[in-house]
Amino acid sequence: MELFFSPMACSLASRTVLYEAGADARFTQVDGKAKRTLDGRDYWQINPMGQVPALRTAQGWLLTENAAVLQYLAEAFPAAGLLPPDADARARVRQWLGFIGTELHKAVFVPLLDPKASTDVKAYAMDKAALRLDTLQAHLQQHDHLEGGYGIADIYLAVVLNWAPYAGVDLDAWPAVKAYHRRISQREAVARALREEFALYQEEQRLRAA
Ligand SMILES: N[C@@H](CCC(=O)N[C@@H](CS)C(=O)NCC(=O)O)C(=O)O
Repeated sequence: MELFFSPMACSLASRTVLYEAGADARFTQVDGKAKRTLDGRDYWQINPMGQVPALRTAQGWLLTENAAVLQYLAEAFPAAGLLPPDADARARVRQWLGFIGTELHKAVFVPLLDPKASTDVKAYAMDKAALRLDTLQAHLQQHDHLEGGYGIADIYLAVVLNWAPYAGVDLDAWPAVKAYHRRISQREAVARALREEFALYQEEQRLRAA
C-alpha cells in the first residue's frame, strides 16, 4: 500500500491507523501547494482532486476520502480492532466519521485555517464551531470514546482537534473534548505519527521560507 499524505493534514489519521495495525506501507509526501510528490510526480495525475489522503491499495487502485480510507484500512487489518464488529455500532462509527468530516473538518476548520478565506468566512465558520464542539462535549462527558472502544473515528477526530490552536479555537471552553484529545494523543501510535509528521511539517515550512 502507498499512502499519499501532507504533513499534519487529515491524512495523519490514515498513517495512525497503519501504525496501530503494524501494517507495512509506503508513505509518499505531497506538497499540497505545488501539488507534487516529494519524489517529483504531478499529484493532479494521481488524484484529480489534488487532496490527501489517497491510498494506493495493494491491488493498485486508488481510494480517496478520509471516511472511506479509514474504514478500508480498519477492515484490511481487523486484528487492530479499530472498527466494531456489531452492525449498529459500525453505523454509529460512520455517523461520527460523517460528523467529523463534514461538520468539523470541512465546515469549521478548513475555512479557519485557509489564509485565503475572508474575515467574514472565518467568522461564519467560527460561529458554527460552538454547536459542534458542544455536541462533542456532551458526548465525551459520558463516554471515553466516540463509539465503544477506541477506533478510527477517535483517530480522525484527534487529528482534526490538533488543528484547534492554529485555527484560533480554544478547547478550554470544552474541557471534556480537551481531556479526550490529550488522552487519545498519548497512545503510542498516535504520538509517534504526530511526532513524525510534525517534524516533516516543520521541515516543509523551513524549506518554503528559505
Ligand atoms: N473530502 C476529502 C477532503 C480531504 C481534504 O480536505 N484534505 C486536505 C488536507 S486535510 C487537502 O488535501 N487539502 C488540499 C486541497 O483541498 O487542495 C476527504 O474527506 O478526504
